[in-house]
Amino acid sequence: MFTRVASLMCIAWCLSAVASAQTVAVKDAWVRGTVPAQKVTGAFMEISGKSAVRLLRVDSPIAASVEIHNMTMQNGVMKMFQVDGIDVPAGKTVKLAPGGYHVMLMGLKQQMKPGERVPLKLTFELADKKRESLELSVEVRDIAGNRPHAN
Ligand SMILES: [Cu+2]
Repeated sequence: MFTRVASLMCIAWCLSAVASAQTVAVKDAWVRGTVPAQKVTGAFMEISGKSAVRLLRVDSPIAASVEIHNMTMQNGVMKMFQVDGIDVPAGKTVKLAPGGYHVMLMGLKQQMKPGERVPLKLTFELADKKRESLELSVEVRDIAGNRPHAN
């Protein structure tokens, strides 16, 4: 089991290394850690594209469903809502960060423990309507978004 997980993670890493040489690059991706029995959390990252791209969907085996969300302030209250996708202009970087765009992981099948890694698959639509997928192994940080060990 352990070997299988390790080799899957290697595949994810290799793919992300290859994919970063393609149209889309994702960096600084992380998932917010959870307490036991917590079923929802967010994932954050920076997305950039050599040409204009649109994040269409995110999938992960660790959650029953995954949505792309944004947040706005309405009457002094932060409200969260689902969006169809996130446009990344050519040559620009779009940040998914607490208080704004984020990936919502719902129906978590396991606790998100800081220091562990979880798989996320991002699907992008390119300018020519082709699709490009990126499989990431994303680090889990603590509830405040800090790495468990500074390094
Ligand atoms: Cu959300």
